[in-house]
Amino acid sequence: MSRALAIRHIDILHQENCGPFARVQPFGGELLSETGPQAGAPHYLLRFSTERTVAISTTAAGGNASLLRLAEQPGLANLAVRLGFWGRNPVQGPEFHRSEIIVPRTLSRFMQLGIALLSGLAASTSQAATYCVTTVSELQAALTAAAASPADDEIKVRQGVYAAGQQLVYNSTNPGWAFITGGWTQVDQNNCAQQNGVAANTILTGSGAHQVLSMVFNPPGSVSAGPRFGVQNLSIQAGYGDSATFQRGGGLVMASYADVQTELWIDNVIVANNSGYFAGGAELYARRGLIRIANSQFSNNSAPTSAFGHLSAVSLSGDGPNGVLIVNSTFANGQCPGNGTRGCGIGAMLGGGIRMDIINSLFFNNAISDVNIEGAASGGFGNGAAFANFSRIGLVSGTLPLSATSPLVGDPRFVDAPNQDFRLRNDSPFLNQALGVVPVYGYLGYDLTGSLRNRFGAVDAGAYENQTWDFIFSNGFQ
Ligand SMILES: [Ca+2]
Ligand SMILES: [Ca+2]
Repeated sequence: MSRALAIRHIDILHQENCGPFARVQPFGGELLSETGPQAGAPHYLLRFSTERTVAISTTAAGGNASLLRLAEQPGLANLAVRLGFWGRNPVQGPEFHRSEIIVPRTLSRFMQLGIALLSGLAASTSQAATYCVTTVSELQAALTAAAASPADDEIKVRQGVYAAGQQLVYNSTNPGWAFITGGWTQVDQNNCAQQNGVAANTILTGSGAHQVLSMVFNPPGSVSAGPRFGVQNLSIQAGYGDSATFQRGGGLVMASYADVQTELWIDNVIVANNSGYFAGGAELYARRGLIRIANSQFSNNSAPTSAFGHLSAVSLSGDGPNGVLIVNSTFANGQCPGNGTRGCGIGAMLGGGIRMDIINSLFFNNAISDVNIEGAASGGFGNGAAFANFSRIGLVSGTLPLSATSPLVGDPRFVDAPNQDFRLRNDSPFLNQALGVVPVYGYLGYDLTGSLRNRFGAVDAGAYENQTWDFIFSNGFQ
């Protein structure tokens, strides 16, 4: 039996996505309420179309009209299938009986941002395989098999702790998409029957001894299509990249070295307590394409001898303008000695025509600087531009400016920042202070605890949505 077949023998699931199809967002979300399309249902994708319409209605006044044609792009049918995979249990948290109407706080902001929700759809193949893994060896075997296959792959990871003896590696020359999704739970004989949205329930750890996970697209010669890599709904912790041998990305390495559009997605992921020579949490590199970080937490990551505790994001070019998109995420307690002006939060390198947008995100207690921005002109790629909206960002370093509008200022009043509890307290000044709907395509619709987004009339900044504020401070229906 070949290795790939052996993997399939272990536990292959097919596209019918066992387990109950969950509602996308049972109570909130654009009046979908109880009648919203269910994951995997024929009209499931329309939910995202609806979400897009919010932006499109604004961009129609001068924005990117190509978004309106997104549904005509060939890859989207497959994307519908993929999104259908991501059915999950109804979100947790207290039942909420009031219909919440999401009104973007300032629609015109979308115009100003010029956000293309999807700048260019990474190529997708028509076939797909789904793996369900329950052990470290199964996980690595699935990664190896997925990388060897030209098809799209989703690797479902049953919730638990995965302490590999060495770095987990997906190293591929194939353009097929590769998604690693956590939070799966067993029902009867099905190890990945249902998914819960608690990112902390699925932990990939380097045990402080080695790097955790690497996903690399590095085909020989030129290619016509690139992949989309994704990690979702899990935690990457205690990775160690050895500074003596310049190991970047102690937690996560995601890189595409080909000059073809690719997308690197980090959705609902906790990257914590990792260290590396550079970019202790995550090393992210797109020769051409989009690095997209949504609803994720980077905390207590470090680069003990250099800079960028949490991550480095390099986008040198793109089929569209969006090179780095960071939405509703929290970056806290980054540590490093610094390197020149480079600090210990995040570092971005942006090629000409490429923009970074940081939206609805919180930077807190990162040494030296929160955000470092540099161009790529010295490498012959020109210099991009960086923008922030509705975000708390302290010191900015580097050689390119950050154009910030509607900044959030003050103590976020996290529940317990030293112990990495970055939920917002009921007296946080940032409750309901984020921009409109979460402005990113394919957003999962729940926060890092699996709780509803868009509670109490508006989105909260950062990776967590406060679930109790209204019960205490408003005289609402509860
Ligand atoms: Ca594959
Ligand atoms: Ca809220």
